[in-house]
Amino acid sequence: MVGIRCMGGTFSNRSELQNRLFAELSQMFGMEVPLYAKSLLVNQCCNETIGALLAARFPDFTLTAAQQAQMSGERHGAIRIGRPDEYRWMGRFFAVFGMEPHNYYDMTKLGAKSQPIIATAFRSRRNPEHRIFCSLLMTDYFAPATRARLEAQLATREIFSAQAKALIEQHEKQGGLTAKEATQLIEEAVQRIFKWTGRARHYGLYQDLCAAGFKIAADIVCFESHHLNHLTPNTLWLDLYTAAMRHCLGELSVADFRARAAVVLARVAGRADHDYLRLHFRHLADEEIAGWESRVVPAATLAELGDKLTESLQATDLKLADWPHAGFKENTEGPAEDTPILLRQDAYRALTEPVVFTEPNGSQVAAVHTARFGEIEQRFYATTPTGRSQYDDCLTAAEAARSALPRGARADFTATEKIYAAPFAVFPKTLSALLAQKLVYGYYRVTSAGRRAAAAGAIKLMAWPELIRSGYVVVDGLRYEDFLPVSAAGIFASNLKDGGTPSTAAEPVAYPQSRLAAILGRKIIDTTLTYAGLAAESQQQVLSELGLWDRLAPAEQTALLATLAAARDSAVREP
Ligand code: OOG
Ligand code: NI
Repeated sequence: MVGIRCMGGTFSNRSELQNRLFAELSQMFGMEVPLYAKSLLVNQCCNETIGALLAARFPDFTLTAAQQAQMSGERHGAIRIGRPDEYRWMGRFFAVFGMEPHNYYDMTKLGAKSQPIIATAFRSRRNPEHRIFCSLLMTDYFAPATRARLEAQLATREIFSAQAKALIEQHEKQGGLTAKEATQLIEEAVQRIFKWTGRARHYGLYQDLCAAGFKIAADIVCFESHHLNHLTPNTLWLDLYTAAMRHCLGELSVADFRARAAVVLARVAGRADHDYLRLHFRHLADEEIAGWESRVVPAATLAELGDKLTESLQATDLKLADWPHAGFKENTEGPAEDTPILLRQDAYRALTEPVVFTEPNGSQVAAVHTARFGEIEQRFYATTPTGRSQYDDCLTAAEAARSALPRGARADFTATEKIYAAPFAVFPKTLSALLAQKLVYGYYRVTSAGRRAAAAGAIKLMAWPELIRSGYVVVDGLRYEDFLPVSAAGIFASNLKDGGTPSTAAEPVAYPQSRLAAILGRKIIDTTLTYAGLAAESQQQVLSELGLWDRLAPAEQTALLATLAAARDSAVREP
């Protein structure tokens, strides 16, 4: 393991630790929830199909087992915390793994979808692979009597052990953990902090909270750990996975799945271009891909891939309909399938799991709880504020159009998909067009042709699209690394079988970001500034390398430098 030298030995590298933590969490979760482990197999079948299709489209495309493993290892999880002091420990825990709080999500002000939750997501700043959406229950969202019961129950638990706390403090004192200490902390994570125990406490309180419609509060305060609510892998093409899961769960017949797979595979063959490859396979270098020829994938190859996938899904261990399950979500969250922005997510519904409650008098009650579910996601380009507000408008329109459909009509998948996609028609569908309209962020780099031309003094100042067309510069779209509050609210709602939780406080309470920052004891990074900063940093770098920075108009120089400064300022820890 690579690491930095320290007085007592070598500290473990934080991002390697992060990969280890998530690999172990995934193994833990797979053992706790067999359906999750199965869904990974379904995803693997789908990803292999997409990989084979890409190899047919780009003869130079190959994926080693290690690259495939890294790509499939990427995940986000979600945990729900009850007390501010627990939340602060959580922030300090994730710092060990190089994960910092990014963005503030106020779930209390989402209209009918509101929940008594504020949240941030812990992730690395640059090229993150893993994330944790970390919710905190706001007890003052409720009337005083409920609030008092919630807080009394929360006061009786201790989730971080003395050893876990000591290791986190050790990390802060030394500036790192040795391999042995890191292993101990990861053990604490999978054996205690994030582990589902199937045990809960105070069934009376649980029942009262559920009956009052406060299921999310019951889900948090009656349990004994910050158990993972879900752990979400990535997929190379979301709609293929959704169809495959629905088939394995018995919701789509073989014929219907086969037909759906044909539609999706034809889309992949038509749309997966160099930008798709760069977005989904980070190990591919620009210059390597630039020379790759793309071929038309013959219909026979597509048919063969569809048949092979259908066949592999018939394996006995993928008969998921035979496992306890509650079906697949009705709708995919996020943009229309043809609009490569932000992220798209889907999920199998929360499972009803046995739980044994220990009562305040020590007696035990056997019951069930429904909260843990199985999400999947595909990530696309990060939007600029203009792109994001356009997205929000489109989403509102698309959701309204879909919910206006009579129930029966929604069974017609193709028609519903079209109706949902219509409002998103205002978005261009390619990276270059999205960049040209300044709806997403680009990360620019000089090519060797650019370097040669710069050395010969042959480049004049020109607009970014022109620099790219001349072959002097290449651009990647920055991938969206965060979450979407409306999708998240949809997730809370669907897995708790609860529309939302209206506040019962006498006066409405406001939950500013500063409140969560104070709980964490540090600033929360604003990722709008981070994305803009990364884009500006790459532009400044390119202009300097091409010898064009000094020719840039002073006003444009100032604007770029101000964007860089704002991003740097947002990344400072102190409030
Ligand atoms: C968190 C939901 C947020 C997502 O993907 O948007 C989330 C939760 O259910 O606790 O994970
Ligand atoms: Ni999620």
